[in-house]
Amino acid sequence: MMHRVLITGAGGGIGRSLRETLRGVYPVLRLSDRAALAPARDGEEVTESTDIGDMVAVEKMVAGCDGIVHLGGVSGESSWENILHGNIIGLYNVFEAARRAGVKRIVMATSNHAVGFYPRAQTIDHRVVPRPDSRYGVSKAFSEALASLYADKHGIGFLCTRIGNFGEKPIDSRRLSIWISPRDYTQLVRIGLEHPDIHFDIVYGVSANKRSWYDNSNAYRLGYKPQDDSEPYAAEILAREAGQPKDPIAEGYQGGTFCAEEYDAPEPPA
Ligand code: 15L
Repeated sequence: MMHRVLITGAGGGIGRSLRETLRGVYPVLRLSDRAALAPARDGEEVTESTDIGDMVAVEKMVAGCDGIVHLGGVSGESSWENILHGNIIGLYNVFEAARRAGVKRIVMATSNHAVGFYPRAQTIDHRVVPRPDSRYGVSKAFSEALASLYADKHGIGFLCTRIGNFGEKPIDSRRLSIWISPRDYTQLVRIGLEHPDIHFDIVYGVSANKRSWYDNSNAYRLGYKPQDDSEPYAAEILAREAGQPKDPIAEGYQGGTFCAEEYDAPEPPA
C-alpha cells in the first residue's frame, strides 16, 4: 500500500497535472521542485525548494515515502553540465536516497529520446537497445540502466515510462505518433505504483495512437487501457503543416528535431 507518494519536478507540466489527477488517490502526496510550488492543500506536503544535485536535501525529500514519481531534472536537450547535474548526479541521488529510505516503488519519467534514433519506419518495443538522439536521451538511457541495477540489486520496483509528448492535445505531426493525454499518463503512473508484480519494466508513455511507432504490449500486459488517440487531431495538424519545409533527419527518425540538432554525420544512420 502506498501511503506517502513523492512527485519530484512537481512544478513542471506533467507534475502540475499529476498533482490534480492523483489528489486524494494516496493519503499523502508530497510535492517537490527546485522552483517554488503552490502551497500544500489537504492531503499534500510541499517540500522546501530542492536541488536534486544535493544529496542531503534529497535524503530529506524522500524520507518517509513509499513511492516516488520521478519527473525532476532536465526535461530537454541541454549542456553536458546541466545534464550531468540534474539527470546523472541528481538521478543517482534520488535512487540512492530512495534505497536508504526503504522506498518500494519508483515510476521514472524516461523519454522517447532514449530511443530517438530509430527510424520512423520501424516499430519498436520495450526490448530494443537504446539509440539516444541527444545528451538528454543518453541521460534517459542511463536512468533506465540505473533503475535496472536498483531493481536487481536492491529490490526497488521500477516502471520506466518512456514518455512521448504529454499534453491536452498533440501539437504537430510527429506528436501524433507519440502523444499521451493526462488521463492516460495518470493511469500508467498508478500501474507503476500499485501493480503487484513490477520488478523492472519499460513501457511507452503514449496514448492509443493509431499512428504510433511503438509496440506497447508490455504496458498492455500490465493492464494499461489507454482511453485516448491522437487521430481526431490528425487532419487539422497535417493540413497546417502541408507545404512546410521539412528537415530530412528530423523527419526520418522518431526523435525529430532532437536528432537533427548538431547533426553532422556524413551519412544518415541506417
Ligand atoms: C521529451 O522528452 C521532453 O521532455 C518534452 O519536452 C518533449 O520535447 C518530448 O520529449 C517530445 O519528444 O516531444
